[in-house]
Amino acid sequence: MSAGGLQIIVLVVFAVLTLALFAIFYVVARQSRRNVAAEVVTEQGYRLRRYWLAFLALALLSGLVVSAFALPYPSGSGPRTDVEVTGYQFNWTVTPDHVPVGSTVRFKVTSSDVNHGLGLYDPNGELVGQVQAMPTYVNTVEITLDTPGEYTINCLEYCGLKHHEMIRNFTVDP
Ligand SMILES: [Cu+2]
Repeated sequence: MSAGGLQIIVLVVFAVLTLALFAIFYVVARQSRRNVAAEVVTEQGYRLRRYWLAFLALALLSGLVVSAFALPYPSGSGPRTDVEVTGYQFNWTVTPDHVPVGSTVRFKVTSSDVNHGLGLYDPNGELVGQVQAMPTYVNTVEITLDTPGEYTINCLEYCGLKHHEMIRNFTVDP
């Protein structure tokens, strides 16, 4: 889905929720002017509460089902490859630095000096994954690479004067 389409949906949902909130305030304000016995109000409240529970359960359940399809975990059935990445002032060593298209790559990322941030950009310049590169730690991130072409690894953590030169190519072979 495009970012614009998503924004429209968010706008509509927000508008509906806002209207619902106003409606509730209106009903409560109107009812508070009437003189109703406390028992009646209590009973109404409990009846509403049942619907509210059902509504919440339904909303949460459908949210769970819908978002399960958007989980960012790799599901590719292609080859799986480990790629070892070490950040240093001011570049990266990447072994191997190319994989076949459709691969699920586990980047094992560390640093030989200070903290760096590995950011992997696809051929269109979109960030497809990122993980911290830290000395004495090996952090991993798994990314399925379905688009062939030249990817770029950039440093996302300011690490010194030539931080901006920490750019390295990573190739996904067709
Ligand atoms: Cu840096």
